[in-house]
Amino acid sequence: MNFKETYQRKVEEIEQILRAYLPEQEGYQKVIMEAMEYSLMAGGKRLRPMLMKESYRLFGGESALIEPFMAAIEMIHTYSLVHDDLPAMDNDDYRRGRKTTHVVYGEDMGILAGDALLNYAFETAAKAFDMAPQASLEIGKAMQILAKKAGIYGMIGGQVVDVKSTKTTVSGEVLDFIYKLKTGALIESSMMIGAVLAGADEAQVKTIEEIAGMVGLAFQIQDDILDVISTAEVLGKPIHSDEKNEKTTYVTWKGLDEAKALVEQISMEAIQKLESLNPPDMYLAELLESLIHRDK
Ligand code: GRG
Repeated sequence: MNFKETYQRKVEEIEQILRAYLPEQEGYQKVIMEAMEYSLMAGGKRLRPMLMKESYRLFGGESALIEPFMAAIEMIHTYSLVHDDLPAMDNDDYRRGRKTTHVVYGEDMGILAGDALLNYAFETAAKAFDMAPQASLEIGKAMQILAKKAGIYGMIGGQVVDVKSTKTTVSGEVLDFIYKLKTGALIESSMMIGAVLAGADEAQVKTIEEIAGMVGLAFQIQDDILDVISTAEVLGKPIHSDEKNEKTTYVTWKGLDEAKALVEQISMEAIQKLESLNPPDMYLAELLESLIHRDK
């Protein structure tokens, strides 16, 4: 099987796990379970649960203990997208090629579906305690990482600074802060949780956090590049700035060519560091390399 086929097979496995952990659609509150399913099962690259599983495999993890956490991280990622699309934030009507959750279910249910996914993510992750009571210490540590990296010292903190910086020019230092938290933190938590649940030691978890931090930064710069290219296509204008969002990005800061070179350079550094951990096969390195050239 080549990389693309293996990736597709892994996406299908992840989607089966997500489906298995979704709540039953029942009760007077059934509409919220439907909205959760609508947003969670809308497609997407499934990058975070995939990185989590690959990091788990990297440190010898083999059991299903990782699965509730794989579902949880994608639920948290999906909630952030549902809330980011709301009229009070980016006000987007389309996501992953279909109408956004608040457009289909109304703004009230959009807010509640995001809240529900965030809460249910922790309810889901906690199922790991019943699966493996002997691993309670590692599971508790993994839950701490999940909570912190999704919260005010992670994704929410980054989003706060991002929202507050709209229509202003921010320094490179602040931009790096935003990227590290808004995008990097969930990617870091994905890979760290894989390592922790597989029994990696503190130094190994630190190394994984550094690798994931680089992956997150390269991923967000590539997102800036794709955003500029697609906006320029829509507007029929030359590619030079982030006109849609009116904010500082790596492309407005460094220019398109330097931004592209940085994605390549940071990703290669991450792959080199990964190799020092003796991965069992080439898949994770190939996955990181594929992100440099991603077009969605
Ligand atoms: C609302 C608390 C809160 C946070 C929102 C994730 C986020 C923070 C905003 C979405 C907008 C954005 C560009 C975020 C940066 C991270 C990013 C590139 C998200 C998109 O992730 P992908 O490309 O999405 O993995 P898919 O659809 O493939 O899962």
